[in-house]
Amino acid sequence: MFDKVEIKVKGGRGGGGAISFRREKFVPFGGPDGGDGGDGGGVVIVADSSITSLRMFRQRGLYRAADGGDGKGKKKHGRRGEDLILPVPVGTVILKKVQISDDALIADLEQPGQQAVVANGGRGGLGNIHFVSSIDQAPQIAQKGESGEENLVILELRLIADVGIIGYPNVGKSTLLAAASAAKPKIAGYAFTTREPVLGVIEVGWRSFVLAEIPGLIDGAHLGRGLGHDFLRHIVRNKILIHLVDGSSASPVEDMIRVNTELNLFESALAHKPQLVVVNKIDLPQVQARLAEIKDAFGSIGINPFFISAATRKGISELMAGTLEMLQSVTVEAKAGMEIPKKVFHPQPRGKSPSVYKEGDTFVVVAPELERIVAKTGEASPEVWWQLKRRLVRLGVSKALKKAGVKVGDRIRCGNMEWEWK
Ligand SMILES: Nc1nc2c(ncn2[C@@H]2O[C@H](COP(=O)(O)OP(=O)(O)OP(=O)(O)O)[C@@H](O)[C@H]2O)c(=O)[nH]1
Ligand SMILES: [Mg+2]
Repeated sequence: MFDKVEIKVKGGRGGGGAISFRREKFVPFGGPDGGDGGDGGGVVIVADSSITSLRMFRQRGLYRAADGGDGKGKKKHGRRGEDLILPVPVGTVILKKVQISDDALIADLEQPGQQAVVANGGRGGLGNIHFVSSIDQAPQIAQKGESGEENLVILELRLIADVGIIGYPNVGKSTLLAAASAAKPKIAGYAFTTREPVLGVIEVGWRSFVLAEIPGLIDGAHLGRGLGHDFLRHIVRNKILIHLVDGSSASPVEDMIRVNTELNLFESALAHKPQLVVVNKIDLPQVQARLAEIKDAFGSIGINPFFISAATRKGISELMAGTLEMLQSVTVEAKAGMEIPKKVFHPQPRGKSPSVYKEGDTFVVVAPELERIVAKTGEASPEVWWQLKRRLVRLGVSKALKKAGVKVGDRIRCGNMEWEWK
């Protein structure tokens, strides 16, 4: 079962703002009319019930939305870049990969049509119309578009089964699943025969439900031992659990308590899911001999277990009927404690105030808004220089520079522009 992929997503770049002037006879600059660049497209993930696996995402590493169009003269705005829509199976959980801490959950697409934006497009740059002021009637500067947001995203398809069979390795989980459904899991007399969850459909009369074998639970599973976390996570979606214990074990009650402790340590809500306790292997003579003793042991802690033999199918149909009954009585949502937001955006922090630091003799200005400003005629033109300087004052950069101790003749750098303080 292939159910986890990592992909890189990138929003489209915003289009550049235009530097343009209305053409009028006898007027060299007939008023600025440069339109804004269009915003870049976003990358959007949508749950689609016609998609059944995440396999196709293995082919490509980067998914990029379209760039926004550049602004043009006559106040024409650039067109918006088209969003890139990526269809995924219903039940896909989206996580954003974060280097230092735990991966952040972006969304849980449980219903067809639910969607999440995993990378925003960059905003388009402003055209030169926006740079007009009482003293700058002919601004020869505009803004470049922002680059799109880039994220590493993990897509994970979580198993959706109504009922999970849990229990220590070798207790007969696969045998039970095979006896009750058409699933054909591997069965063998050693631990960890089943390495990935296996699903089967159970039919009781005209009703049906999905049953899954959850493998790999042992002491320390919550710490990643056995097959670890991966499968504990699958239980999150089960509405109820069949807790299978081996009747031939030294203490079936003890086994049950230990597995429940693991659930509790992984996530306490998992331990609160309704459970049907089932004692297996009652065909074995040594189990037959202590049936009453086992029944009493469970009875003393208020549990009335089912007794079955998965091998001979004894008690299976009663167990499945009981499971269906419990399933129908569970009205509460099965999402144990995991409060998952439907749709969350993680936009990059934008529009921070400018800051200045010194690199050798050069003052370096960090001001995203300013870095994106581009000049048509280059810095050589004194007119452009004055226009830029007035932006510096406006954005608070001059103040920050003076505070940092700038003197006439010092070099200043911002993005790829460099100039001398006059
Ligand atoms: N006598 C008897 N043996 C059983 C019964 N159910 C399962 N077994 C045996 O127990 C062993 C383990 O069975 P599995 O169904 O593979 O157990 P499991 O819990 O799926 O094991 P893992 O996938 O390894 O965790 C096999 O040798 C089965 O034949 C039963 O009802 N009676
Ligand atoms: Mg198994």
